[in-house]
Amino acid sequence: MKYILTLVTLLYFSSCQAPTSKQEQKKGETSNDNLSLLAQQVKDEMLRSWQGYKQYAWGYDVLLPLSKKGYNWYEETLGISPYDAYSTLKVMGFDEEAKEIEAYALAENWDKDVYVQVFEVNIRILGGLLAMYEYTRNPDILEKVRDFGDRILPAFDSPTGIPYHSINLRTGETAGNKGEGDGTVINVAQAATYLFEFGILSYYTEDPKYYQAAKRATKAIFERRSEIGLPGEHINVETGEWVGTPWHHLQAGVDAYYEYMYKSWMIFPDREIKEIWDYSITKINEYLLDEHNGHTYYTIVDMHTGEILKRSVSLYDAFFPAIQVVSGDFEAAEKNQQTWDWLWDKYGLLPTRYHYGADTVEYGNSELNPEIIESAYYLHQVTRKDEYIEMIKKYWKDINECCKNEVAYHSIKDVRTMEENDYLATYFFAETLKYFYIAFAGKDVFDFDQHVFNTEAHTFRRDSFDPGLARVRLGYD
Ligand code: DMJ
Repeated sequence: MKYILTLVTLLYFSSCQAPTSKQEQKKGETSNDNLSLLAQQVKDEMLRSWQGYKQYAWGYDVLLPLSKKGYNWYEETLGISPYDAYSTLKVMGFDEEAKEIEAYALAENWDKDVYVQVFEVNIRILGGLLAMYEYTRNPDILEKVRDFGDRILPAFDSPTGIPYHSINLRTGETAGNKGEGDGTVINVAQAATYLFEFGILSYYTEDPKYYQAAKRATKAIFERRSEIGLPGEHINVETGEWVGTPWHHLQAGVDAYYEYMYKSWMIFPDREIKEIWDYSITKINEYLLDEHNGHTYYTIVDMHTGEILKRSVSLYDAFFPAIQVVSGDFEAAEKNQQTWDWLWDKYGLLPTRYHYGADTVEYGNSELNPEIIESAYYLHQVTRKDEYIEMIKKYWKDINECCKNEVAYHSIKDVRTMEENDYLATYFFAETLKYFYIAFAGKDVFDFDQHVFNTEAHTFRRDSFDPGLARVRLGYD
């Protein structure tokens, strides 16, 4: 039966690629039948890719799908792909596959003599484990989450409360990544993207220490804002001084700082955090917004003067329409998404960095990142406009055309040549395929209004968190 379904969906997909089908498809004509077939197709592709990972890279962090082997970020594996894949497998109903990952997580011993990047393991491993606890309510999983949280928490023990870049999971010593530097200079996203996971960890362990550490780090960044109200990009965690160029933006290196102010407040209504968001969004709109050649960009400005320093954007910034629409600024969200969609059409995928001032690609690579799909999904859920589901259908078609291979999918070295890159980012499992699936599967399968996602798209039900208990367990007023 499974193979028949696969064949049917493959046939459907081939018909989607015929040039005539696009012309015949009128705006607003997306039928539920078509979307169900696409949802099934994404599921089939998730299973196929996951089996590819298991066959060639099980036990490694990342699948290299062209050379058919695994790759580790560090000298020891952390098994990042399984933690990232877990919540997507659950959302799709692959319970047996998910159970294997639960067993893997339970057997894991985090007493590893390895330095890990605090930001990355927080969003991928801690986030993935917390979602696992959400789904299983298994106290042994909660112990695993607590153990992992306790191993990264000492990174926040700096004079400013901003975490060091990396920490050794066994010894608790802090450092730079892979021995580069001493870990004292980090970017704003690495400094302050913890409210969400650490809040959930405090909620479930009933110990406020995690949320309080995350909140102290977020406030430490906010309190160091410039005379015009903007933070910088890199900061010294010991002196609290901004380091390097005076750039500010909402791009990679800053992005999730803003994302978590709003998302954590959605489940943990801490008034102080909401005030920081309200202030920050005003400043973003005042200084970062740049209308240029008929498109809307959020750009790079001088943190002290607001002067535009470089008219350049990165594909990570495409997370922002999602936050704009969920926080109620529909008009700005729609204009912003139109820009990303225009850029996608220009290359058939988003390049990592595009200099819109000079109309040139700065970094042409793509790791099939999720942000543009995530924002189109949020916009479709909130506005119900068909144009957003049409965008998602196009993104799915293009990704399949450029990047599907025998084992799974692969990244691209340059969107101008579509040269293949032997790498499948772990967030392709966590985010990219999940957003495609829930966009096509619809509200009956996954109710957007009842969920909130961490920045790696690990899913949490909003009603898991009682506001009264949250106040006590996280320790806010
Ligand atoms: C993901 O790992 C997270 O969403 C992170 O916050 C930044 N973007 C990547 C995927 O592009």
